Amino acid sequence: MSVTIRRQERQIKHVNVDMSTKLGNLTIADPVFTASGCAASGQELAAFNDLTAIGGVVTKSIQLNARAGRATPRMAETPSGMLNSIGLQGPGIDIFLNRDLPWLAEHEVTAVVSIAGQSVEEYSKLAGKLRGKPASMIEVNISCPNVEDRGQVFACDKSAAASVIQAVKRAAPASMPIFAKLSPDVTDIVSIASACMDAGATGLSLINTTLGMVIDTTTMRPLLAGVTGGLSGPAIRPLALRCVWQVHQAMPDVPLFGIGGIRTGLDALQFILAGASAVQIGTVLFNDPGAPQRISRELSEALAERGMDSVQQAIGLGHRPPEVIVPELPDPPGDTLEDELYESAVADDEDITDVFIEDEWPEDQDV
Ligand code: RRO
Repeated sequence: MSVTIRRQERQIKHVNVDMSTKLGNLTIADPVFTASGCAASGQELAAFNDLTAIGGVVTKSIQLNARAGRATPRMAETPSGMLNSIGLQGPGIDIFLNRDLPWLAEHEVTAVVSIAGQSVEEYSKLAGKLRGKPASMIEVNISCPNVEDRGQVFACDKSAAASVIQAVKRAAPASMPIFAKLSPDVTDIVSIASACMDAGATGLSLINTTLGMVIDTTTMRPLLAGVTGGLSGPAIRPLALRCVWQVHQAMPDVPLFGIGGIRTGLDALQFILAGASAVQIGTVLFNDPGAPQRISRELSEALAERGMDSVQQAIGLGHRPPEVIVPELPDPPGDTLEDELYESAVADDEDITDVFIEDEWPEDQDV
């Protein structure tokens, strides 16, 4: 019985908070999306979530041609996170457009299509193929860490990042929002963010995984076949949050997706307070595939508990100046009990020798 009541209360709270958010020209009913790469094109998650009730699904980065990815082992557990070295496995854009995107459209799921190319030209072709297709947004993955050549991590170089975004902008459907997904593995993420915005991006997805590795102490060799991999999960949450904070501080009007180790509604709230307009949920899906809807519900409750009735009220709120706390001042010197008694005695024309507390009266003082 008590469980039912609690559920009802939760639902009421959820309804009372306006969860809608703006991503460029789109208004999305909920700020929680699934992140690219953790659930293919989202079909598997439909058994655990009503995918129409969350913001949408960001599909696994798709390339022009099918790709088998890197050799195994390509996943490893790490403290509070995991490493992946998938290497852009996927069926290629044509199969994706014929098989996966229609499924999302038929099920009325908001689809954010993640594209990844090996050259500026490939990105342009991929974006062009989305014309007339039921995609709501494009996420331009310029930050995959699992590529043969670090030169292909376009997000590590301002002008390379800008060239890709410019080409995608030209080729993509005119009104489709374009989000550039950035890497944390740079010295100054704000300068990369700014180059992408100048090149025509609508917003930014912060962040992709960060490059890491594990050595197996039994074989005494790297555990991943690809040697290095992308680190994700709660281990990178503070790093991701810092990136969102810095970019929002420099460009407060740019819509941001916050991504990195979000497991709960309060984690999501941190990203929104730092300046994210929406969040993406990734690694947690591997042990809690129902996390997107749970996190959305927890976020709405957290907002309601803090007296907010919309997500939009909370975006960037962490940047407001701290409230000035005026300490309670101690009584001014002289404003002691004795003084008060003295003043009232004088006012009442009493004999002031009567009003002092005996043991506090200086012995040698003659009144
Ligand atoms: O496929 C991958 O190995 C991969 C990609 Br495309 C990405 O963007 N980030 C990541 O950690 N892995």
